[in-house]
Amino acid sequence: MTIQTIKTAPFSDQKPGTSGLRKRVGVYQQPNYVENYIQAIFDSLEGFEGKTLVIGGDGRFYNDVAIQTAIKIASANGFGKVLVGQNGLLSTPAASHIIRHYKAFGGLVLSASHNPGGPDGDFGIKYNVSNGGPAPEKITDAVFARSKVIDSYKIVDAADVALDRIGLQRSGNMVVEVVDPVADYAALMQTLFDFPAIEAMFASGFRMTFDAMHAVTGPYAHAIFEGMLGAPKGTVLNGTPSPDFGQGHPDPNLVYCKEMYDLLMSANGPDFGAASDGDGDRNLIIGKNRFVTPSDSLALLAANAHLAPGYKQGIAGIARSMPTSAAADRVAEKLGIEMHETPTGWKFFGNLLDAGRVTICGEESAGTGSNHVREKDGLWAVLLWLNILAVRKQSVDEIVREHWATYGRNYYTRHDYEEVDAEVAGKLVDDLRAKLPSLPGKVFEDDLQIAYADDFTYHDPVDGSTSAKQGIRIGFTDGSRIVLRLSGTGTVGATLRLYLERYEAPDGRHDLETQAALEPLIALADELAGITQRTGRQAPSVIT
Ligand code: VG1
Ligand code: CO
Repeated sequence: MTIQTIKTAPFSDQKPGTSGLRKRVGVYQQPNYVENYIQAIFDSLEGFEGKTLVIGGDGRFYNDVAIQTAIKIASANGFGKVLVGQNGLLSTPAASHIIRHYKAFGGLVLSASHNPGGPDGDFGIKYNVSNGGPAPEKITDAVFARSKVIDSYKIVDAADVALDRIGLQRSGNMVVEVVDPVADYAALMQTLFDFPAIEAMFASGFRMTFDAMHAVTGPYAHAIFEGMLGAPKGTVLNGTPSPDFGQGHPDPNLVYCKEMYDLLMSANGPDFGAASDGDGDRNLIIGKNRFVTPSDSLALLAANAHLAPGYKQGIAGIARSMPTSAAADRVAEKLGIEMHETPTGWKFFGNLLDAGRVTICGEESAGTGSNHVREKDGLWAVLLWLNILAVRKQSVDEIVREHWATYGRNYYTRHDYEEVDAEVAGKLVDDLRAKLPSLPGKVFEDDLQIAYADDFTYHDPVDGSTSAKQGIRIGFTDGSRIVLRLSGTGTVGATLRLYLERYEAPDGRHDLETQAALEPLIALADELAGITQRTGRQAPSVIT
Protein backbone atom coordinates (compact mmCIF):
# COMPACT_ATOMS: atom_id res chain seq x y z
CA MET A 1 0.00 0.00 0.00
CA THR A 2 1.26 3.45 -0.86
CA ILE A 3 -0.15 6.89 -0.32
CA GLN A 4 -0.15 8.76 -3.58
CA THR A 5 -0.28 12.49 -4.05
CA ILE A 6 -2.06 13.22 -7.31
CA LYS A 7 -1.81 16.57 -9.05
CA THR A 8 -5.11 18.12 -9.96
CA ALA A 9 -6.63 21.36 -11.22
CA PRO A 10 -9.49 23.12 -9.41
CA PHE A 11 -13.10 23.23 -10.57
CA SER A 12 -14.85 26.57 -10.23
CA ASP A 13 -18.31 25.19 -9.44
CA GLN A 14 -17.87 23.27 -6.19
CA LYS A 15 -19.94 25.63 -4.10
CA PRO A 16 -22.09 23.75 -1.57
CA GLY A 17 -25.77 24.75 -1.66
CA THR A 18 -28.59 24.40 0.86
CA SER A 19 -27.56 20.82 1.53
CA GLY A 20 -24.14 19.89 0.16
CA LEU A 21 -22.83 19.93 -3.39
CA ARG A 22 -25.45 18.70 -5.86
CA LYS A 23 -24.70 18.28 -9.52
CA ARG A 24 -25.72 16.23 -12.50
CA VAL A 25 -24.04 12.80 -12.42
CA GLY A 26 -22.12 13.73 -15.56
CA VAL A 27 -20.48 16.61 -13.72
CA TYR A 28 -19.45 14.32 -10.88
CA GLN A 29 -18.08 11.78 -13.35
CA GLN A 30 -15.41 14.19 -14.60
CA PRO A 31 -11.94 12.96 -13.68
CA ASN A 32 -10.92 14.21 -10.19
CA TYR A 33 -14.24 15.91 -9.49
CA VAL A 34 -15.12 13.71 -6.48
CA GLU A 35 -11.47 13.54 -5.40
CA ASN A 36 -11.05 17.32 -5.43
CA TYR A 37 -14.18 17.95 -3.47
CA ILE A 38 -13.49 15.38 -0.77
CA GLN A 39 -9.91 16.57 -0.42
CA ALA A 40 -11.18 20.17 -0.20
CA ILE A 41 -13.47 19.08 2.66
CA PHE A 42 -10.64 17.36 4.53
CA ASP A 43 -8.34 20.35 3.92
CA SER A 44 -10.94 22.53 5.64
CA LEU A 45 -11.04 20.39 8.79
CA GLU A 46 -8.58 20.03 11.62
CA GLY A 47 -7.74 17.32 14.12
CA PHE A 48 -9.19 14.22 12.50
CA GLU A 49 -5.96 12.19 12.58
CA GLY A 50 -6.82 8.70 13.84
CA LYS A 51 -10.49 9.60 14.25
CA THR A 52 -13.62 8.00 12.78
CA LEU A 53 -15.47 9.11 9.65
CA VAL A 54 -18.97 7.84 8.82
CA ILE A 55 -19.86 7.30 5.16
CA GLY A 56 -23.21 6.37 3.68
CA GLY A 57 -25.58 7.31 0.94
CA ASP A 58 -29.06 6.88 -0.43
CA GLY A 59 -28.09 4.15 -2.90
CA ARG A 60 -28.36 6.28 -5.99
CA PHE A 61 -26.28 5.80 -9.13
CA TYR A 62 -22.58 6.60 -8.56
CA ASN A 63 -22.82 6.01 -4.78
CA ASP A 64 -20.65 2.90 -5.01
CA VAL A 65 -17.94 4.63 -7.06
CA ALA A 66 -17.83 7.74 -4.88
CA ILE A 67 -17.80 5.73 -1.64
CA GLN A 68 -14.77 3.69 -2.70
CA THR A 69 -12.99 6.91 -3.63
CA ALA A 70 -13.96 8.59 -0.36
CA ILE A 71 -12.65 5.65 1.68
CA LYS A 72 -9.28 5.74 -0.08
CA ILE A 73 -8.92 9.49 0.33
CA ALA A 74 -9.93 9.28 4.01
CA SER A 75 -7.29 6.62 4.54
CA ALA A 76 -4.58 8.63 2.81
CA ASN A 77 -5.45 11.72 4.86
CA GLY A 78 -5.04 9.89 8.15
CA PHE A 79 -8.49 8.99 9.41
CA GLY A 80 -8.25 6.03 11.80
CA LYS A 81 -11.50 4.39 10.87
CA VAL A 82 -14.42 4.59 8.49
CA LEU A 83 -17.87 3.33 9.46
CA VAL A 84 -19.86 2.66 6.30
CA GLY A 85 -23.37 1.32 5.85
CA GLN A 86 -23.72 -2.09 4.22
CA ASN A 87 -23.92 -1.72 0.44
CA GLY A 88 -23.10 1.93 0.98
CA LEU A 89 -26.55 2.66 2.38
CA LEU A 90 -27.34 5.00 5.24
CA SER A 91 -30.36 7.24 5.37
CA THR A 92 -29.43 10.82 6.21
CA PRO A 93 -30.94 10.64 9.72
CA ALA A 94 -29.31 7.25 10.32
CA ALA A 95 -25.94 8.69 9.29
CA SER A 96 -26.51 11.54 11.72
CA HIS A 97 -27.30 9.06 14.48
CA ILE A 98 -24.27 6.90 13.76
CA ILE A 99 -21.96 9.92 13.87
CA ARG A 100 -23.36 10.84 17.30
CA HIS A 101 -23.66 7.32 18.68
CA TYR A 102 -20.09 6.30 17.85
CA LYS A 103 -18.69 9.78 18.58
CA ALA A 104 -17.25 10.04 15.10
CA PHE A 105 -15.36 13.10 13.92
CA GLY A 106 -17.84 13.64 11.10
CA GLY A 107 -19.44 12.02 8.12
CA LEU A 108 -19.97 12.12 4.39
CA VAL A 109 -23.56 11.74 3.24
CA LEU A 110 -23.77 10.89 -0.43
CA SER A 111 -27.13 11.99 -1.70
CA ALA A 112 -29.02 14.44 -3.85
CA SER A 113 -32.05 13.77 -1.68
CA HIS A 114 -35.32 14.16 -3.59
CA ASN A 115 -33.67 14.86 -6.94
CA PRO A 116 -33.96 12.04 -9.50
CA GLY A 117 -31.09 9.55 -9.76
CA GLY A 118 -29.53 7.42 -12.49
CA PRO A 119 -26.88 8.24 -15.09
CA ASP A 120 -28.87 11.30 -16.20
CA GLY A 121 -29.97 12.26 -12.71
CA ASP A 122 -28.26 14.05 -9.86
CA PHE A 123 -25.60 13.17 -7.34
CA GLY A 124 -24.47 14.92 -4.21
CA ILE A 125 -21.97 14.95 -1.36
CA LYS A 126 -22.52 16.61 2.00
CA TYR A 127 -20.21 16.83 4.98
CA ASN A 128 -21.65 16.52 8.51
CA VAL A 129 -19.82 17.54 11.66
CA SER A 130 -19.42 15.72 14.98
CA ASN A 131 -22.85 16.71 16.33
CA GLY A 132 -24.29 14.71 13.40
CA GLY A 133 -25.58 17.78 11.59
CA PRO A 134 -24.72 19.41 8.28
CA ALA A 135 -21.56 21.50 8.38
CA PRO A 136 -22.29 25.13 9.26
CA GLU A 137 -21.66 27.89 6.72
CA LYS A 138 -18.26 28.62 8.21
CA ILE A 139 -17.09 25.19 7.02
CA THR A 140 -18.98 25.09 3.71
CA ASP A 141 -17.53 28.51 2.83
CA ALA A 142 -14.03 27.22 3.64
CA VAL A 143 -14.57 24.12 1.49
CA PHE A 144 -15.63 26.23 -1.46
CA ALA A 145 -12.65 28.55 -1.04
CA ARG A 146 -10.30 25.56 -0.86
CA SER A 147 -11.90 23.88 -3.90
CA LYS A 148 -11.02 26.91 -6.02
CA VAL A 149 -7.28 26.60 -5.41
CA ILE A 150 -6.73 22.90 -4.74
CA ASP A 151 -3.79 21.48 -6.68
CA SER A 152 -3.44 17.93 -5.35
CA TYR A 153 -5.19 15.22 -3.41
CA LYS A 154 -4.01 12.21 -1.43
CA ILE A 155 -5.29 8.72 -2.09
CA VAL A 156 -4.19 5.22 -1.09
CA ASP A 157 -3.40 2.66 -3.68
CA ALA A 158 -5.52 -0.08 -2.08
CA ALA A 159 -8.18 -2.54 -3.16
CA ASP A 160 -11.86 -1.63 -2.99
CA VAL A 161 -13.70 -2.50 0.21
CA ALA A 162 -16.34 -5.25 -0.02
CA LEU A 163 -19.33 -3.10 0.94
CA ASP A 164 -21.67 -6.08 1.12
CA ARG A 165 -19.68 -7.75 3.92
CA ILE A 166 -20.59 -6.66 7.45
CA GLY A 167 -17.52 -6.49 9.69
CA LEU A 168 -13.96 -5.20 9.76
CA GLN A 169 -11.70 -4.70 6.75
CA ARG A 170 -8.82 -2.35 5.94
CA SER A 171 -8.08 0.29 3.38
CA GLY A 172 -4.37 1.00 3.68
CA ASN A 173 -3.67 1.61 7.38
CA MET A 174 -7.25 2.60 8.07
CA VAL A 175 -9.87 0.28 9.53
CA VAL A 176 -13.14 0.08 7.63
CA GLU A 177 -16.18 -1.30 9.40
CA VAL A 178 -19.21 -2.15 7.31
CA VAL A 179 -22.28 -1.82 9.55
CA ASP A 180 -25.94 -2.75 9.38
CA PRO A 181 -27.57 0.52 8.26
CA VAL A 182 -30.83 -0.11 10.14
CA ALA A 183 -30.05 -1.64 13.56
CA ASP A 184 -28.76 1.39 15.51
CA TYR A 185 -31.37 3.68 14.04
CA ALA A 186 -34.24 1.29 14.80
CA ALA A 187 -32.99 0.94 18.39
CA LEU A 188 -33.02 4.73 18.74
CA MET A 189 -36.62 4.89 17.53
CA GLN A 190 -37.58 2.33 20.19
CA THR A 191 -36.29 4.64 22.90
CA LEU A 192 -38.48 7.51 21.65
CA PHE A 193 -41.80 5.90 20.84
CA ASP A 194 -44.29 3.57 22.46
CA PHE A 195 -43.78 0.60 20.14
CA PRO A 196 -46.21 -1.69 22.03
CA ALA A 197 -49.00 0.89 21.71
CA ILE A 198 -48.38 1.28 17.97
CA GLU A 199 -48.18 -2.49 17.60
CA ALA A 200 -51.53 -2.85 19.38
CA MET A 201 -53.02 -0.29 17.00
CA PHE A 202 -51.87 -2.31 13.97
CA ALA A 203 -53.14 -5.51 15.62
CA SER A 204 -56.57 -3.97 16.01
CA GLY A 205 -56.84 -3.39 12.26
CA PHE A 206 -55.30 0.06 11.70
CA ARG A 207 -54.22 0.22 8.08
CA MET A 208 -51.28 2.19 6.75
CA THR A 209 -49.44 2.46 3.47
CA PHE A 210 -45.86 3.68 3.32
CA ASP A 211 -44.18 4.54 0.03
CA ALA A 212 -40.38 4.26 0.21
CA MET A 213 -40.20 5.49 -3.40
CA HIS A 214 -37.49 2.91 -4.32
CA ALA A 215 -35.14 4.89 -2.12
CA VAL A 216 -33.20 4.46 1.08
CA THR A 217 -36.04 4.16 3.62
CA GLY A 218 -37.18 0.80 2.19
CA PRO A 219 -35.01 -1.38 4.46
CA TYR A 220 -35.75 0.82 7.48
CA ALA A 221 -39.49 0.81 6.87
CA HIS A 222 -39.67 -2.95 6.28
CA ALA A 223 -37.72 -3.60 9.48
CA ILE A 224 -39.57 -1.12 11.69
CA PHE A 225 -43.18 -1.14 10.44
CA GLU A 226 -43.55 -4.70 9.22
CA GLY A 227 -40.89 -6.29 11.41
CA MET A 228 -41.00 -4.61 14.81
CA LEU A 229 -44.50 -3.11 14.78
CA GLY A 230 -46.32 -5.99 13.14
CA ALA A 231 -47.89 -4.06 10.26
CA PRO A 232 -49.03 -6.52 7.57
CA LYS A 233 -46.58 -7.35 4.79
CA GLY A 234 -47.31 -5.08 1.87
CA THR A 235 -47.67 -2.03 4.12
CA VAL A 236 -44.36 -0.80 2.68
CA LEU A 237 -44.42 -0.11 -1.05
CA ASN A 238 -41.38 0.29 -3.34
CA GLY A 239 -39.16 -0.85 -0.47
CA THR A 240 -36.07 -1.93 -2.39
CA PRO A 241 -33.60 0.90 -3.04
CA SER A 242 -32.67 1.17 -6.70
CA PRO A 243 -29.93 3.34 -8.24
CA ASP A 244 -32.45 5.29 -10.32
CA PHE A 245 -35.33 5.08 -7.82
CA GLY A 246 -37.35 2.99 -10.25
CA GLN A 247 -36.96 5.86 -12.72
CA GLY A 248 -39.09 7.91 -10.36
CA HIS A 249 -38.72 11.22 -8.62
CA PRO A 250 -38.24 10.43 -4.91
CA ASP A 251 -39.86 13.62 -3.70
CA PRO A 252 -42.75 12.88 -1.36
CA ASN A 253 -45.27 15.50 -2.36
CA LEU A 254 -48.73 15.55 -3.88
CA VAL A 255 -47.33 15.48 -7.40
CA TYR A 256 -45.08 12.44 -7.08
CA CYS A 257 -47.31 10.65 -4.55
CA LYS A 258 -50.54 11.36 -6.40
CA GLU A 259 -51.57 7.70 -6.41
CA MET A 260 -51.22 7.45 -2.66
CA TYR A 261 -53.15 10.65 -2.22
CA ASP A 262 -56.01 9.33 -4.36
CA LEU A 263 -56.00 6.09 -2.38
CA LEU A 264 -56.25 7.94 0.93
CA MET A 265 -59.13 10.01 -0.42
CA SER A 266 -61.05 6.91 -1.55
CA ALA A 267 -63.82 5.23 0.41
CA ASN A 268 -61.90 2.03 1.09
CA GLY A 269 -58.51 3.62 1.53
CA PRO A 270 -56.27 2.96 4.54
CA ASP A 271 -56.30 5.07 7.71
CA PHE A 272 -52.88 6.56 7.17
CA GLY A 273 -50.45 7.12 4.31
CA ALA A 274 -46.86 8.28 4.44
CA ALA A 275 -43.80 8.51 2.23
CA SER A 276 -40.19 9.55 2.44
CA ASP A 277 -37.65 10.93 0.00
CA GLY A 278 -34.42 9.70 -1.61
CA ASP A 279 -32.29 9.97 1.52
CA GLY A 280 -35.01 9.44 4.11
CA ASP A 281 -35.08 12.83 5.78
CA ARG A 282 -38.42 14.07 4.45
CA ASN A 283 -41.92 12.86 5.16
CA LEU A 284 -45.34 13.12 3.59
CA ILE A 285 -48.32 12.58 5.87
CA ILE A 286 -51.81 11.90 4.54
CA GLY A 287 -54.63 10.72 6.75
CA LYS A 288 -57.83 9.25 5.45
CA ASN A 289 -59.49 12.18 3.67
CA ARG A 290 -56.94 14.61 5.08
CA PHE A 291 -53.64 15.76 3.64
CA VAL A 292 -51.52 17.38 6.34
CA THR A 293 -49.32 20.20 5.07
CA PRO A 294 -45.76 19.90 6.38
CA SER A 295 -46.13 23.23 8.18
CA ASP A 296 -49.27 22.00 9.95
CA SER A 297 -47.57 18.69 10.68
CA LEU A 298 -44.76 20.52 12.47
CA ALA A 299 -47.27 22.40 14.60
CA LEU A 300 -49.29 19.26 15.33
CA LEU A 301 -46.26 17.19 16.24
CA ALA A 302 -45.00 19.91 18.54
CA ALA A 303 -48.39 20.26 20.22
CA ASN A 304 -48.70 16.49 20.75
CA ALA A 305 -45.11 15.37 21.22
CA HIS A 306 -45.58 14.88 24.97
CA LEU A 307 -47.77 11.87 24.16
CA ALA A 308 -44.67 9.94 23.06
CA PRO A 309 -42.36 8.59 25.78
CA GLY A 310 -39.26 10.31 24.38
CA TYR A 311 -40.86 13.74 24.81
CA LYS A 312 -43.04 13.21 27.86
CA GLN A 313 -41.16 15.92 29.75
CA GLY A 314 -42.37 18.41 27.12
CA ILE A 315 -40.36 20.29 24.54
CA ALA A 316 -37.92 23.13 25.15
CA GLY A 317 -38.70 25.12 22.04
CA ILE A 318 -39.55 24.94 18.34
CA ALA A 319 -37.63 26.19 15.31
CA ARG A 320 -38.89 26.51 11.77
CA SER A 321 -37.30 27.70 8.56
CA MET A 322 -38.38 31.16 7.50
CA PRO A 323 -40.69 30.11 4.62
CA THR A 324 -42.47 27.57 6.84
CA SER A 325 -45.90 28.73 7.98
CA ALA A 326 -46.36 30.33 11.37
CA ALA A 327 -48.68 27.52 12.56
CA ALA A 328 -45.96 26.27 14.92
CA ASP A 329 -45.51 29.77 16.37
CA ARG A 330 -49.00 29.59 17.82
CA VAL A 331 -48.21 26.29 19.51
CA ALA A 332 -45.00 27.71 21.00
CA GLU A 333 -46.90 30.73 22.24
CA LYS A 334 -49.50 28.60 23.96
CA LEU A 335 -46.87 26.31 25.49
CA GLY A 336 -44.84 29.32 26.58
CA ILE A 337 -41.67 28.01 24.94
CA GLU A 338 -39.02 29.51 22.65
CA MET A 339 -39.75 29.89 18.94
CA HIS A 340 -37.04 30.48 16.33
CA GLU A 341 -37.18 31.41 12.65
CA THR A 342 -34.09 30.30 10.73
CA PRO A 343 -32.98 30.33 7.09
CA THR A 344 -33.85 27.40 4.84
CA GLY A 345 -31.76 24.27 5.41
CA TRP A 346 -31.22 22.02 8.40
CA LYS A 347 -27.73 23.32 9.15
CA PHE A 348 -29.24 26.36 10.86
CA PHE A 349 -31.03 24.24 13.48
CA GLY A 350 -27.85 22.59 14.78
CA ASN A 351 -26.77 25.30 17.22
CA LEU A 352 -30.25 25.70 18.69
CA LEU A 353 -30.55 21.94 19.19
CA ASP A 354 -27.06 21.63 20.65
CA ALA A 355 -27.78 24.47 23.08
CA GLY A 356 -30.97 22.74 24.22
CA ARG A 357 -33.06 25.72 23.22
CA VAL A 358 -35.31 23.79 20.85
CA THR A 359 -36.48 20.17 20.73
CA ILE A 360 -38.50 20.05 17.51
CA CYS A 361 -37.65 21.66 14.17
CA GLY A 362 -39.32 21.71 10.81
CA GLU A 363 -39.46 23.01 7.28
CA GLU A 364 -42.32 23.48 4.88
CA SER A 365 -40.50 21.21 2.44
CA ALA A 366 -41.66 18.13 4.36
CA GLY A 367 -38.80 18.00 6.82
CA THR A 368 -39.41 17.53 10.53
CA GLY A 369 -37.10 16.29 13.23
CA SER A 370 -36.00 16.61 16.82
CA ASN A 371 -32.98 16.64 19.06
CA HIS A 372 -32.58 12.85 18.69
CA VAL A 373 -30.33 13.51 15.67
CA ARG A 374 -29.17 16.63 13.82
CA GLU A 375 -30.95 16.03 10.52
CA LYS A 376 -34.57 16.02 9.60
CA ASP A 377 -35.98 12.54 9.87
CA GLY A 378 -38.78 11.13 7.73
CA LEU A 379 -39.46 7.90 9.61
CA TRP A 380 -39.26 9.68 12.96
CA ALA A 381 -42.11 11.95 11.86
CA VAL A 382 -44.17 8.97 10.71
CA LEU A 383 -43.54 7.14 14.00
CA LEU A 384 -44.44 10.20 16.07
CA TRP A 385 -47.68 10.51 14.12
CA LEU A 386 -48.40 6.80 14.72
CA ASN A 387 -47.65 7.21 18.42
CA ILE A 388 -50.03 10.17 18.64
CA LEU A 389 -52.74 8.29 16.76
CA ALA A 390 -52.30 5.28 19.05
CA VAL A 391 -52.70 7.42 22.17
CA ARG A 392 -55.45 9.77 21.02
CA LYS A 393 -57.43 7.05 19.23
CA GLN A 394 -58.78 9.60 16.76
CA SER A 395 -58.38 9.92 13.01
CA VAL A 396 -55.81 12.25 11.46
CA ASP A 397 -58.68 14.36 10.16
CA GLU A 398 -60.21 14.77 13.62
CA ILE A 399 -56.87 15.67 15.15
CA VAL A 400 -56.15 18.27 12.46
CA ARG A 401 -59.59 19.86 12.77
CA GLU A 402 -59.33 20.07 16.53
CA HIS A 403 -55.93 21.70 16.13
CA TRP A 404 -57.33 24.38 13.83
CA ALA A 405 -60.26 24.95 16.17
CA THR A 406 -57.76 25.62 18.94
CA TYR A 407 -55.01 27.54 17.16
CA GLY A 408 -56.57 28.68 13.91
CA ARG A 409 -55.55 27.52 10.44
CA ASN A 410 -52.62 28.74 8.38
CA TYR A 411 -53.60 28.10 4.77
CA TYR A 412 -50.34 27.42 3.03
CA THR A 413 -48.95 26.56 -0.38
CA ARG A 414 -45.65 26.64 -2.26
CA HIS A 415 -45.39 27.28 -5.99
CA ASP A 416 -42.16 26.19 -7.66
CA TYR A 417 -41.00 27.44 -11.06
CA GLU A 418 -38.27 25.00 -12.04
CA GLU A 419 -35.47 25.38 -14.57
CA VAL A 420 -36.04 29.07 -15.07
CA ASP A 421 -33.26 30.95 -16.82
CA ALA A 422 -30.84 31.81 -14.00
CA GLU A 423 -30.35 35.38 -15.17
CA VAL A 424 -34.08 36.06 -15.42
CA ALA A 425 -34.65 34.59 -11.96
CA GLY A 426 -31.78 36.55 -10.44
CA LYS A 427 -33.04 39.81 -11.90
CA LEU A 428 -36.59 39.11 -10.75
CA VAL A 429 -35.37 38.71 -7.16
CA ASP A 430 -33.07 41.75 -7.37
CA ASP A 431 -35.83 43.96 -8.74
CA LEU A 432 -38.29 42.85 -6.08
CA ARG A 433 -35.67 43.42 -3.39
CA ALA A 434 -35.17 46.96 -4.67
CA LYS A 435 -38.92 47.59 -4.32
CA LEU A 436 -39.15 46.41 -0.73
CA PRO A 437 -38.57 49.72 1.08
CA SER A 438 -41.53 51.28 -0.74
CA LEU A 439 -44.01 48.52 0.15
CA PRO A 440 -44.88 48.81 3.86
CA GLY A 441 -48.19 50.58 4.41
CA LYS A 442 -49.52 49.90 0.90
CA VAL A 443 -53.01 48.45 0.69
CA PHE A 444 -54.09 46.08 -2.07
CA GLU A 445 -57.37 44.46 -2.99
CA ASP A 446 -59.16 42.42 -0.35
CA ASP A 447 -57.78 44.79 2.29
CA LEU A 448 -54.32 43.31 2.11
CA GLN A 449 -52.10 45.82 3.85
CA ILE A 450 -48.35 45.31 3.88
CA ALA A 451 -46.89 45.47 7.39
CA TYR A 452 -43.25 44.79 6.53
CA ALA A 453 -41.10 43.82 3.55
CA ASP A 454 -37.50 42.69 3.88
CA ASP A 455 -34.82 40.26 2.77
CA PHE A 456 -34.47 37.90 5.72
CA THR A 457 -31.27 38.13 7.74
CA TYR A 458 -30.68 35.54 10.44
CA HIS A 459 -28.73 36.27 13.59
CA ASP A 460 -27.77 32.99 15.20
CA PRO A 461 -28.47 33.52 18.91
CA VAL A 462 -25.99 30.82 19.89
CA ASP A 463 -22.80 31.64 17.98
CA GLY A 464 -23.63 35.20 16.96
CA SER A 465 -23.10 34.57 13.25
CA THR A 466 -25.17 36.39 10.65
CA SER A 467 -26.62 35.03 7.41
CA ALA A 468 -28.01 37.66 5.06
CA LYS A 469 -30.14 37.50 1.90
CA GLN A 470 -32.07 34.42 2.94
CA GLY A 471 -35.26 35.20 1.07
CA ILE A 472 -37.77 37.99 0.54
CA ARG A 473 -40.57 38.29 3.07
CA ILE A 474 -43.64 40.43 2.54
CA GLY A 475 -45.86 40.35 5.60
CA PHE A 476 -49.40 41.66 5.90
CA THR A 477 -51.26 43.13 8.84
CA ASP A 478 -53.62 40.10 9.02
CA GLY A 479 -50.71 37.66 9.39
CA SER A 480 -50.62 36.67 5.69
CA ARG A 481 -47.22 36.35 4.03
CA ILE A 482 -45.63 36.16 0.63
CA VAL A 483 -42.11 34.71 0.60
CA LEU A 484 -39.90 34.36 -2.42
CA ARG A 485 -36.45 32.82 -2.74
CA LEU A 486 -34.26 30.88 -5.13
CA SER A 487 -33.60 27.22 -4.43
CA GLY A 488 -30.14 26.14 -3.35
CA THR A 489 -30.52 22.47 -4.30
CA GLY A 490 -31.45 22.58 -7.98
CA THR A 491 -28.87 21.55 -10.55
CA VAL A 492 -30.16 23.11 -13.77
CA GLY A 493 -31.03 26.80 -14.19
CA ALA A 494 -32.79 28.39 -11.26
CA THR A 495 -35.80 27.24 -9.28
CA LEU A 496 -37.97 30.06 -8.05
CA ARG A 497 -39.92 29.22 -4.91
CA LEU A 498 -42.97 31.25 -4.00
CA TYR A 499 -44.48 30.57 -0.59
CA LEU A 500 -47.92 31.82 0.37
CA GLU A 501 -49.66 31.84 3.69
CA ARG A 502 -52.87 33.20 5.18
CA TYR A 503 -54.13 32.93 8.72
CA GLU A 504 -57.70 32.11 9.65
CA ALA A 505 -58.67 32.42 13.33
CA PRO A 506 -59.96 29.47 15.42
CA ASP A 507 -63.57 30.42 14.77
CA GLY A 508 -62.92 31.25 11.08
CA ARG A 509 -63.47 29.17 7.95
CA HIS A 510 -61.29 26.08 7.89
CA ASP A 511 -62.89 24.23 4.98
CA LEU A 512 -61.76 26.29 2.01
CA GLU A 513 -59.77 24.76 -0.82
CA THR A 514 -56.16 25.85 -0.27
CA GLN A 515 -55.43 27.40 -3.67
CA ALA A 516 -58.74 29.25 -3.64
CA ALA A 517 -58.13 30.52 -0.12
CA LEU A 518 -54.78 31.92 -1.23
CA GLU A 519 -55.84 33.26 -4.63
CA PRO A 520 -55.64 36.99 -3.75
CA LEU A 521 -52.11 36.53 -2.42
CA ILE A 522 -51.06 34.47 -5.43
CA ALA A 523 -52.28 37.21 -7.75
CA LEU A 524 -50.60 39.92 -5.70
CA ALA A 525 -47.29 38.06 -5.64
CA ASP A 526 -47.38 37.85 -9.41
CA GLU A 527 -48.20 41.55 -9.64
CA LEU A 528 -45.32 42.52 -7.35
CA ALA A 529 -42.68 40.16 -8.73
CA GLY A 530 -43.83 39.86 -12.34
CA ILE A 531 -43.35 36.10 -12.40
CA THR A 532 -45.64 35.28 -15.32
CA GLN A 533 -44.43 38.15 -17.41
CA ARG A 534 -40.70 37.64 -16.78
CA THR A 535 -40.52 33.85 -16.91
CA GLY A 536 -43.17 33.37 -19.56
CA ARG A 537 -44.65 30.64 -17.38
CA GLN A 538 -48.41 30.48 -17.14
CA ALA A 539 -48.34 28.15 -14.13
CA PRO A 540 -45.88 26.78 -11.58
CA SER A 541 -44.07 23.50 -12.38
CA VAL A 542 -44.99 22.05 -8.99
CA ILE A 543 -47.53 23.07 -6.38
CA THR A 544 -47.13 21.66 -2.91
C1 VG1 B 1 -34.78 22.48 -0.27
C2 VG1 B 1 -35.84 22.80 0.75
C3 VG1 B 1 -35.21 22.96 2.12
C4 VG1 B 1 -34.42 21.69 2.47
C5 VG1 B 1 -33.42 21.39 1.37
C6 VG1 B 1 -32.70 20.09 1.60
O1 VG1 B 1 -33.86 23.54 -0.35
O2 VG1 B 1 -36.53 23.96 0.40
O3 VG1 B 1 -36.22 23.21 3.06
O4 VG1 B 1 -33.73 21.85 3.68
O5 VG1 B 1 -34.09 21.30 0.12
O6 VG1 B 1 -33.60 19.05 1.76
P1 VG1 B 1 -33.90 24.65 -1.50
O7 VG1 B 1 -32.71 25.53 -1.28
O8 VG1 B 1 -33.90 23.94 -2.82
O9 VG1 B 1 -35.20 25.37 -1.33
V1 VG1 B 1 -33.22 17.52 1.12
O10 VG1 B 1 -34.40 16.41 1.69
O11 VG1 B 1 -33.14 17.92 -0.50
O12 VG1 B 1 -31.73 17.20 1.73
CO1 CO C 1 -33.80 14.62 1.64
